[in-house]
Amino acid sequence: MSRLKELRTPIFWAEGHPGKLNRESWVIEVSGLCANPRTFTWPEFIALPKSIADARLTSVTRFSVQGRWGGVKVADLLDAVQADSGSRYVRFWSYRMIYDTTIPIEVALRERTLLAYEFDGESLEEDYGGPVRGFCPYLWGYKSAKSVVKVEVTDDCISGFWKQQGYPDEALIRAGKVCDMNQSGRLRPIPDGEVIRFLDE
Ligand SMILES: Nc1nc2c(c(=O)[nH]1)N[C@H]1C(S)=C(S)[C@@H](COP(=O)(O)O)O[C@H]1N2
Ligand SMILES: [Mo]
Repeated sequence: MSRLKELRTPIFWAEGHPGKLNRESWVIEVSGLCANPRTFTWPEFIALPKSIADARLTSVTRFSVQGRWGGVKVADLLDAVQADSGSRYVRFWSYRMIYDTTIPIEVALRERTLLAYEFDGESLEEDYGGPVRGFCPYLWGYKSAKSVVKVEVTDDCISGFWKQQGYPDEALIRAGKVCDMNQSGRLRPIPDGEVIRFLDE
């Protein structure tokens, strides 16, 4: 059983579970405002520098899970396509192009924002957004699109997937209590912003 499953991490698929996905034939389009738009095959993608972010995915629905997320920094990906400096947003599209979400480029360029394909050294399974998902620990989990097929550099802030209407677009993590999945779902207080420490630590 995968580590995420062992921790009983909730599985969200607002648009419906995608079913079995083929890692080896997965392609990721990186386009929009950049000098060198590219579609990466899976071998090309995993040949990009690998980074590990020890960080938490925290959902507005009140759970938080920590692990070593492994993948490609969005900053490195945008470097590879020579994203136009001065671009304002990055938009992520999930498999079948139904779910999409947009984040400010300065958040996308931060150290721990990844296109993640591993959790605690294991390949991400479909349930949790495999083969590869957005991972942005600085914002609520709905900004971490699963099973990403396209990354777009843009100047437009377009509201994401319609189901998310009602959740604020800036998605800043707010103080409150969340279930810590690393501690069997224990309800714990968090401060505003990225969850690095709980207030009861
Ligand atoms: N494609 C897709 N990505 C998605 C979602 C979704 O419904 N569909 N849910 C989001 C929400 S609300 C959260 S909290 C996280 C949950 O990730 P998990 O299902 O791996 O726990 O994925 C985000 N990415
Ligand atoms: Mo969420």
